[in-house]
Amino acid sequence: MSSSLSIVIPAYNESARIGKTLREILTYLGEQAGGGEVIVVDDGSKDETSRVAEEVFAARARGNVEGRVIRVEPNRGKGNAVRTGLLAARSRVAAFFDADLSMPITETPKLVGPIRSGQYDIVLGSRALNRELIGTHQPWTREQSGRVFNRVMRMLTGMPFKDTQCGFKAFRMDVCRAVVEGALIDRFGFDVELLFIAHRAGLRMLEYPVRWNDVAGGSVSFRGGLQGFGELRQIRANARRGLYDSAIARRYRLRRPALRYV
Ligand SMILES: Nc1nc2c(ncn2[C@@H]2O[C@H](COP(=O)(O)OP(=O)(O)O)[C@@H](O)[C@H]2O)c(=O)[nH]1
Ligand SMILES: [Mg+2]
Repeated sequence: MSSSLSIVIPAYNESARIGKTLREILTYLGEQAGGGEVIVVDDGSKDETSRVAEEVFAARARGNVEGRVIRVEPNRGKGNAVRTGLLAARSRVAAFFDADLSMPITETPKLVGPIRSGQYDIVLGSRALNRELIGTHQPWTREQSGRVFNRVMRMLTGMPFKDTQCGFKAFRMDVCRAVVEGALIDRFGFDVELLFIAHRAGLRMLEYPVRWNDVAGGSVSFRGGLQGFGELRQIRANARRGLYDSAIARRYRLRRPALRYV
């Protein structure tokens, strides 16, 4: 599975959007030499998300491209769903993608290439580095609240990233597994938490500009976004209480043997 790619799709009530997304991803992976797998994590959806995903996989997954659905019951949040999918991934590089594919699938090499070349452990897609790549913007209020969230994030965590909330990130799984296993936040703040633990563990991270076309019909509410601020404080409190220390220590123990294959 060395040049294959695992793509994780967290999905909550996505039956209307996920079919098209999965067909595009399966076609894309089928064109890559290493193939790969798509893992849909259905997070207690009340609609037909799992059935739609399974039907697309039955009809379209073949050769060295596989599709799987993991069902979590009841709904626990995107963070938990993403981590469940990443930990189930079998390829050396795993990425999570939002179900609406607001980043075109053809951008995938931007996230995966710097990991494959051995330069980075995590690559985060970003909407903030090159605004010319943004076709359809998020609604104005959403963009503005995103800016405020980012400023507070940088203040509270000390991390330099300009956009932690873009739903497209790739991981080199052998070094990131300990980080994913050590994360605790199930909802909005989970991206920041993963990056924060990785940052503390000295992982090599790259924020890279990607194309983005916002797709209406998202499920992140204003209230959910507000809770994100509380989760930023939670991350700091967790760090102070030492809750991430064992994940960070485990990652350091892994460092030498894990780097050998680059
Ligand atoms: N597993 C899980 N995924 C969620 C949840 N809420 C949103 N998502 C997923 O997160 C991704 C981004 O959500 P979306 O609704 O497009 O958010 P927005 O574009 O930021 O408003 C999609 O793949 C959703 O299915 C949740 O509670 N659980
Ligand atoms: Mg969206």
